[in-house]
Amino acid sequence: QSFFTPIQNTAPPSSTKGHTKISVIGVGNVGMAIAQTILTQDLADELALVDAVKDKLRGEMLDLQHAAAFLPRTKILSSIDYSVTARSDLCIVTAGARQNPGESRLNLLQRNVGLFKKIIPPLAQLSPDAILLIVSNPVDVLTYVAWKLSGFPSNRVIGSGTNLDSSRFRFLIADHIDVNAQDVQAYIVGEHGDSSVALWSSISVGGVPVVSYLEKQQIPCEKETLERIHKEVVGSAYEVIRLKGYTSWAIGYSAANLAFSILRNQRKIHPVTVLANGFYGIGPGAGGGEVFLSLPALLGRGGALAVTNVHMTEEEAQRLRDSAKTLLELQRQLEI
Ligand code: 6V0
Repeated sequence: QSFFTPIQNTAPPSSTKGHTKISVIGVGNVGMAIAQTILTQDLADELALVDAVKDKLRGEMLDLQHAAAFLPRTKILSSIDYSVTARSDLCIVTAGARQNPGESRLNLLQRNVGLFKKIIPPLAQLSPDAILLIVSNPVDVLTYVAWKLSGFPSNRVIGSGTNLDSSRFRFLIADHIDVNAQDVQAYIVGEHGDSSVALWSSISVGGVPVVSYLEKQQIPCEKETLERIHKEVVGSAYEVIRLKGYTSWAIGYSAANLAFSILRNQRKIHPVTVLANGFYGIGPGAGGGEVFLSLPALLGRGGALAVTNVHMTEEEAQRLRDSAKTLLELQRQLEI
């Protein structure tokens, strides 16, 4: 088995033109955190913002434009009309309905599918070569919905997925052993949120595989610490929402980091939502249904280029398949 399993049609679009345009749909807490992080990274020549609420949209655009003297030059546009997004290289979708009191997750999801029906077709039509990055929740199912509605090849429809969960995981491990989080490698895959799967054998610090090191040293209590840390990761979005009402900064950096890897052709490996086509016994390639969930994916200018064949224990693979089953069940109940 090779190190990577390639995806499909992953050559960079022929229209790559030395002028980079990013569109952000939805200028709520998340959309604005992403937009402002992108501006600080000198990643786009043009940034287009779209929202359904006209005044708020114009206010947010002006507020960002007024920072021009402190930032690399980026032309910032906004409109409630999708024509402003034409010829984007990357479209980031953060628009979402808010959960009503007592509303079921499925009902909220169905309302978000309704929003996506208004958002995705014009984006796909006006920017036929773009890469779609979906952030709105539930991100895995909505990435599948965006794929269906856009008609794009699967390598160009990506969800932010567990890139954020993995960053939270790395932060907590780093904090526990007091080392820089960038020296901690650790992947969380599967569904973004409740049924996410921590790949224990992927954890390494400065090149030292942590779990096998602990086993050799016979330090079992530290494995419990790792389990506790994963639980903390799963609960952390809920905690931030309970404390400040929403999450924004970390998802802002996470999405901007993905945008950088894609548009600057970094060929970096990120756990993100992709079509699981036969990987680890999931998806159509393995005789199952079409399902999107997070796997360690190689990102570049062509989008998701390949999925890494990481080592998984049978238990981890089973949990991933369970995650896929939960998502497929949810998808089956949707009207797209
Ligand atoms: P928010 O602050 O309510 O912003 C949502 C924005 O979408 C608002 O400005 C709305 O006006 C706008 N909107 C609604 N309908 C439309 C439409 N048809 N067209 C254009 N714009 C529209 O929410 P917030 O920014 O906090 O969250 C946005 C989404 O991101 C939600 O679905 C969250 O659950 C999701 N998140 C996903 C994360 C991830 O890791 N994938 C992390 C955090 C939040």
